[in-house]
Amino acid sequence: MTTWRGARLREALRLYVITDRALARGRPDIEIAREAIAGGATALQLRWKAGPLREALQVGHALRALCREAGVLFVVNDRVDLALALEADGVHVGVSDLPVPETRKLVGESMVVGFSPETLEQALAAEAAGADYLGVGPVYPTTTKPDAGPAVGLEHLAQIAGAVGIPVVGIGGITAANAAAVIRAGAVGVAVISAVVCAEDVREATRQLREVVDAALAERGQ
Ligand code: TZP
Ligand code: MG
Repeated sequence: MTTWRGARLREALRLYVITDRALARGRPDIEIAREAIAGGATALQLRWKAGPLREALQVGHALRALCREAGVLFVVNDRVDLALALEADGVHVGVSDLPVPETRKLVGESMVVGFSPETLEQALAAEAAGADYLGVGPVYPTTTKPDAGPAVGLEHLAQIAGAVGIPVVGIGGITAANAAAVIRAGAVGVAVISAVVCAEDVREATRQLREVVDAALAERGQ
């Protein structure tokens, strides 16, 4: 069994930073990751949307090592094969990827499985199928994921977070200015791309987000 379950998983989901090479202003993913971890990121996701899988494997090995050393949850987006090859801590799938039951079947019990539901029904079904956490969004409008659809808003997030027993992170358009509302809606953390990856000072941008998330979680004794 993985050690990334229960309270440890919830802690790891506080500030979930997702890589995006296209937005990193030419800086390599490993550099972004190093700075984000120094600023307080608790989870890191390798999100590889374009380019050879061989290169993703190479980048992933470096991120894997960094996260292991730092005690940060390392998750691979979309690709179960890549997650397995990298011995990632987790894999994150959406409605167009392998479904949660098949993902679980492939990765076994030792890997964290995250899922992005679009509806409450999908959220409940994913929980029943063994998903460990959910990513709900886009909470706010975002241009980072063109196919993400319109913003679902805080009420949708609150509805799902209130209905499932597994932890929920909010994603989409989240910044230090609006992250507290995401936590207050019931999320255990926030997942961000542009707020960190596009920042000139990645470490400082991460630190500010972490401060806001920690303060909002402290309001409910977490
Ligand atoms: N899934 C839903 S919205 C989104 C993803 C991957 C993009 C999040 O990026 P940003 O820049 O934090 O809005
Ligand atoms: Mg996906």
